[in-house]
Amino acid sequence: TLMTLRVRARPGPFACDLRNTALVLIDMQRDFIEPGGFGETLGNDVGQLAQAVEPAARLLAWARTYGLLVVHTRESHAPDLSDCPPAKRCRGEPSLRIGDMGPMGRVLVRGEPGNAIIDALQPIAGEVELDKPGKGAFYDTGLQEILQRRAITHLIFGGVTTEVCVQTSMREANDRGYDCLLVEEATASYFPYFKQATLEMIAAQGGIVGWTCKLDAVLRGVS
Ligand code: C5J
Repeated sequence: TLMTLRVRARPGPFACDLRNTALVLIDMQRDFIEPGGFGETLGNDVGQLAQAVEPAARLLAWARTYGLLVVHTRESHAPDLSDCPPAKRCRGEPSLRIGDMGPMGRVLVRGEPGNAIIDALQPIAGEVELDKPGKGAFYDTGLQEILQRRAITHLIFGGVTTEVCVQTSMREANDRGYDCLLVEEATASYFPYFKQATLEMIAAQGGIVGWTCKLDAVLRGVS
């Protein structure tokens, strides 16, 4: 059976046994990607993030083909905002704050239309949907236990935004001992130069946060 992924990556080759590998798609939710959501209220060009959707869908289809554990995260808060620190809600000058009513329902609130994963990446049965109140996927979630139960040792990442929730999650995972690979085309930022800088940072110093690679290397890398 085909169960090993070997890719040319930066800063060097990355290999993993797919039985111990999970795909983690960070925050591919309408709030960040579609017009009218939280991302746009912060003054961002959401079109930048649209570029990651098709590659992320191809990566997700690949992971399903090989039976990987798939984790979809959402940045979200309880309706009473009890898990949203005032420091987060009050930061900056957005036209809508977390919990305010917007065109897609209450901003970043669990269960609201804007909080849903985009149609192109809808989770299917057996996949994990993880609500996270922070930027990182481990803070105040059960992710570590979910991964431990499945003996996961390697994580493949995609999602948005590269330098915020993706990088924070990779750093948290790296500190917990996971080998992490970020797929370049499957991630995006509102600021293209932040994405590029993040890719450089991850692979610098011998892979201080992990590895980065091209989508094609993953799609053709199983043997
Ligand atoms: C941000 C995220 N950028 N998912 N969230 O606020 O990266």
